[in-house]
Amino acid sequence: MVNQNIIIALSKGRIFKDTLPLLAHVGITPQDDPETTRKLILDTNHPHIKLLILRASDVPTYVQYGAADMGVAGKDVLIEHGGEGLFELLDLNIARCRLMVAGRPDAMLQTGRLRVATKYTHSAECYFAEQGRQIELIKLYGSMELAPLVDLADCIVDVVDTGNTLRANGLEPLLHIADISSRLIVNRAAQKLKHRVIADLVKQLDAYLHAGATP
Ligand code: PRT
Ligand code: MG
Repeated sequence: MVNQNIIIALSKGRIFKDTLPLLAHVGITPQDDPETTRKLILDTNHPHIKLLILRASDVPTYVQYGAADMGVAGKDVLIEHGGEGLFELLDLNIARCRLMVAGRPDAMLQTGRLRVATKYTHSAECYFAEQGRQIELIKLYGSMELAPLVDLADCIVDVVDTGNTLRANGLEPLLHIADISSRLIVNRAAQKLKHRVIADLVKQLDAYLHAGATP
């Protein structure tokens, strides 16, 4: 099926875990498990296909600059990246969650400028601008749930799955910003130069996803 080299960028953790069955369906099996190996470039059973294991938020950048041909990234990460030079080929319907405003139950009652702590600065800015609400953005890189507890912020913008992390910290999901799932992305050059191989992969994945399979 493949006679051209294809490099696919992924992140370890939930995206890798949920992408594995999809790759298996199209006949791609990695030779190493990213949770146990220290390798960042994984060979697969296919001599022409390699996987790059990256930080989730770096996947769009590697694909945009052509260091990877394709990638799997959360829509949350794609919104923050801006999507320049990228095409979304498929909604893989994996690693699903919701982008939410969260905080103490009374967080939104406070008047005046709302202090919002998040790594999703672009999404937060757009969302509150649409709501006509003035905010002060506080950029964080992780553990956002801590910010309201130590009065660094009134609320946070983060992705929520079960809500357990919020609950464990006395916080609640307050406002829904967007439903999130992971997308298969490709850059313009690969789309053009490796069109046949990529179209073939997409076709097989699309058939699998629409056959009602649970990835
Ligand atoms: O961890 P790192 O800083 O390297 O990057 P990352 O957190 O962006 O990567 P990773 O692998 O954790 O997540 C990759 C992608 O999975 C994200 O970009 C989302 O699209 C998607 N996803 C789905 C999630 C979650 N569910 C999720 N629950 N990403 C993160 N979380 C975190 C959330 O930030 C919070 O800390 O899990 C916690 C909440 O989970 P619940 O179940 O307690 O609500
Ligand atoms: Mg994480």
